[in-house]
Amino acid sequence: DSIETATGDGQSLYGGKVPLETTLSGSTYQLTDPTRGNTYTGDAANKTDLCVLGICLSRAPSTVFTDADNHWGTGTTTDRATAAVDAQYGTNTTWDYYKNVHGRSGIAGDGKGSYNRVHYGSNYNNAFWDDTCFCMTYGDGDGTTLGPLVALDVAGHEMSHGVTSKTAGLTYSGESGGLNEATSDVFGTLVEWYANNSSDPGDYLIGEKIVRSGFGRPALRFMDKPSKDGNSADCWTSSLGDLDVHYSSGVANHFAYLLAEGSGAKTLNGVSYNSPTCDGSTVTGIGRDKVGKIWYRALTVYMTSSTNYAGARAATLNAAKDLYGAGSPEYAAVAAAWSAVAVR
Ligand code: ASN
Ligand code: ZN
Ligand code: CA
Repeated sequence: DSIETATGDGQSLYGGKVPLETTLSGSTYQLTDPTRGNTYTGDAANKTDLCVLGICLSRAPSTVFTDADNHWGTGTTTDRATAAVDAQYGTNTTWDYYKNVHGRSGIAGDGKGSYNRVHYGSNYNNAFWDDTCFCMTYGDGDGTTLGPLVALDVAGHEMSHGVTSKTAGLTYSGESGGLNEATSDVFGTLVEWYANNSSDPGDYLIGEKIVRSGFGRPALRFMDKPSKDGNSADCWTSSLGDLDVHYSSGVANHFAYLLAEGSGAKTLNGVSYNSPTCDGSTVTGIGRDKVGKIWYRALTVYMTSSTNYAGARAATLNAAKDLYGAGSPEYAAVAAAWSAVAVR
């Protein structure tokens, strides 16, 4: 059979109608994107992996989605392909963000695509990147606290774990673990802004599309004031590394928000923020594009597996010096934003 690239579209759950590059194999379309390293999305059929101490004895299969007319999904969960549309759109957008903004081709930077498994397990309230399969896994959520976890910021967050793993390799515990998590929140957020999708506009919330009323809060995490989640830290202290990595990330998320948008109150795309500083200082933002440039260079050139918060300050200052100069307003803003979260 002949194999060729085709352009289709899908009705997603969270992002409206989205374009999809697919593969026509014989007379059947496959949800495989030859323009982005053959990234594909498959159905895990509600099965789970059997893993013991990080060794997986069996991995839930992923049967690639197929379609007869190259119009995928219906925008509702009654069609199993709908979550697949979101997942594929998430990998596409993350691929495009890294390629077009940072010149990075794929998660590993080698042009190779990854794959997605959707409908993993049953009522599964998580999503995760796995370096060993070079793949993304998405649960459907339990429907009361979380819905399907296939939103753009979640996709960008999880796949950025793969980028971190291939670059700085930040160890997933203590302060380096918090920086690993924050790297994923920052780039997940920048992927969401990059997409410029009116159904899922950019914000500084993590997981706002996937939370349901039973969750009790409008998002998983809040970058302007991380403590709004009830657990995350806004300001560095010497015991920060004792927190779970999803909470010690708060200080770097707070730094990134302050550096992008500045301190105080602000409304963007209808969402209101009010970011305090830890020392009463006023921080003026330099915009999210420069934050992305600085953090990416810090991650890929200066950070290592053991980088802590003091090291992250030094790494981002080095990155800002390379990009904008030691006497630049951007360099001064990086210093001011770290000081504002008590990293001196
Ligand atoms: N969704 C989680 C995360 O990316 C998975 C994990 O525990 N690593 O943080
Ligand atoms: Zn994470
Ligand atoms: Ca978001």
